[in-house]
Amino acid sequence: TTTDVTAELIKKDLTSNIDYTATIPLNGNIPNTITEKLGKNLHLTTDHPLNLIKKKIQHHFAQQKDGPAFKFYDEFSPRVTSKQNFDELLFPKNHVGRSANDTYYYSRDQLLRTHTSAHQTHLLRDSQRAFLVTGDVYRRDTIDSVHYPIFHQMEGVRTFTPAELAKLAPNSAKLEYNSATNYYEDAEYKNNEEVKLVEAHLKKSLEDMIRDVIGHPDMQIRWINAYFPFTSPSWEMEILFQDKWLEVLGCGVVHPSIMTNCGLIDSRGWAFGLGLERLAMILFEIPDIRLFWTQDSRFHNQFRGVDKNPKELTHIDIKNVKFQSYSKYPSCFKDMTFWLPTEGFHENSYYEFLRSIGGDLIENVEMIDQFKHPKNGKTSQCYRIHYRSMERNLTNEEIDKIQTEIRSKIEKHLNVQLR
Ligand code: FA5
Ligand code: MG
Repeated sequence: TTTDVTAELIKKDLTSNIDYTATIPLNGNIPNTITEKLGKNLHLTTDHPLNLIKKKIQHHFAQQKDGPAFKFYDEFSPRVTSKQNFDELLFPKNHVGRSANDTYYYSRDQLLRTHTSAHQTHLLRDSQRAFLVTGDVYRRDTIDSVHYPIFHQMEGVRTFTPAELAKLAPNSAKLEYNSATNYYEDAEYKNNEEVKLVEAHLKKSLEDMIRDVIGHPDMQIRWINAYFPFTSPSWEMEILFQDKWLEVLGCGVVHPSIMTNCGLIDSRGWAFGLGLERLAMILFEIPDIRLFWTQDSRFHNQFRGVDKNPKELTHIDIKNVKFQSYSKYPSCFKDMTFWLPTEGFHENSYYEFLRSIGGDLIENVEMIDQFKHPKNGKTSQCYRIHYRSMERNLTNEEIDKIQTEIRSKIEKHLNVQLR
């Protein structure tokens, strides 16, 4: 599937009263597969496609002259506090994003950022008015061609003082602070003229940027209503890619409480968070997200020398840079069926466990069957694990060895019962 955790799901989850912070293991939950990749900084590596796309977007925003100049930050550490990643962004304690099933924690207070939004409030408090933050972000997530537990985001924020708002549209109705619960999800707020102005500026800025950076004349974009605790209203942008709608970014009007908390009482702002891999996949026609991590020179040679001025932010011509797939190696799959424990099973833990043994050879994992035993009420799930290397042919022995190891460890590790 190409969909991410949907707004509906998150909203539904907010009705639960679980305090997820209470369930975080005290010593954290960061596996070696993640620790090994810390500090790789693909977005800072010359000629890496993620670096090319980052520079293309920065270059685009550096040209914008209708407001404060954009500043760029590429080197903030991915280790942040839960305060930065969640509290400051108005995530309630029962937001599922806080659970150790979704997030990698060092401890209850320290984590690997799940999004570059973690840097919004310290920069706003530091009087930054327009900025882009690029960095690696971490999530326990599904395994398929467009999801990876480490990926890269670029955050963009632009603020407007009352004078700048008045310049956009004189005499528009001002937004008054309102303390009623849910006011900022109501139509009255969302239709306020100031909010509408910021919405229009945001959508136009992002459409212009996408058109400038991607530049396919026939590219199709659509806006989907979304939900984030730190913006309202919120949207996601999707782009048609290989006949499917692929989500590339989330965005919205910065929540007025965040502006107020950062000392910007009468200012408004917009923000977006963009998945760099997703955009690079569309731009260079890269078919699988694991390729960004490959060491294979057949991948990297295709981007070598594209950036003529690695040390400067200049225009990079990528019109004719398209990834030529070296032949796709055959895939194979293995099915695995087990009884779930009565509680405490999380799909993300299963995916992480599989990757801890099979690594990037695991291309995709899908649940193909599930049923509940009528008598004992136990649930059985069947998963299909697809194996494929991006670099070579896999042998049967190699896959069998991985499968054997998975089968020998899974019962103890996840408390399931193999069938
Ligand atoms: C966010 O992370 C919000 N912080 C975005 C935002 C910023 C909203 C500012 C409002 C204001 P989301 O979870 O939808 O939103 O992720 C943003 C983008 O990251 C997605 O659209 C997608 O392009 C990318 N992304 C998400 N999960 C993965 C993953 N596992 N692998 C690769 N890319 C991913
Ligand atoms: Mg999303």
